[in-house]
Amino acid sequence: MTVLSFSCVVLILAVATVPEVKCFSPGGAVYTRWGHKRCPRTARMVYSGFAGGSYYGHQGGAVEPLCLPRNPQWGRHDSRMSSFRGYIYGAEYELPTNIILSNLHDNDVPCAVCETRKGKSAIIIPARTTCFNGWRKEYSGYLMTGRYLHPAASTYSCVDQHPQAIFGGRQNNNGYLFYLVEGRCGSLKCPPPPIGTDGSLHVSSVLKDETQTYY
Ligand SMILES: [Ca+2]
Repeated sequence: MTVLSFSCVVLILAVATVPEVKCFSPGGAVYTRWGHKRCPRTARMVYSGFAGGSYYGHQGGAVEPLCLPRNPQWGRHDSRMSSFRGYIYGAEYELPTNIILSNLHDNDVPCAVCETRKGKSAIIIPARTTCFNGWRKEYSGYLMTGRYLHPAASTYSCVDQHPQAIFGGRQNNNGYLFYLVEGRCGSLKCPPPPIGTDGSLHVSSVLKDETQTYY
């Protein structure tokens, strides 16, 4: 069983420039399933990999996470380390105090790039658990993003409702971090939240969303 560890991936990516390739397919819509190694039955897997992105404590860098393939290829590169570059790190779930998903805290995050078998476009609907008419669900999960106190910008991602972890990736190395999202009402018009069995409202702070495909 060969699985690249978090530190190994970071080390390689930190000392060499990272090439990219744009691939085109005549098939359906393409989306990334965060927090899962495989695609749903409604889609074909393009590749499976490791989530990565900018370091949570850096003031500059990219906002979006990337799904990095397990078998990287190197183009022309410079192996010398330099501060005149952007960096990419591995990603971790950061869920230290949450009642749900806390077993995933500090675990590295897998991802899968998926192509729908039917449908032309895919969108993420925040704060929903079912699709609107005419759309078919690809997967549903938890809205996650960076922590509000951290200097690095981040983006909202739909992490699978049954998140998986990368084997051997439970070290607290940080990097790009996935936190649950809490709704703050005011200018955001919030519906009445569900009440927990103990009368508290903690579960209602988690917004669920879905990736949907249009026929
Ligand atoms: Ca961590």
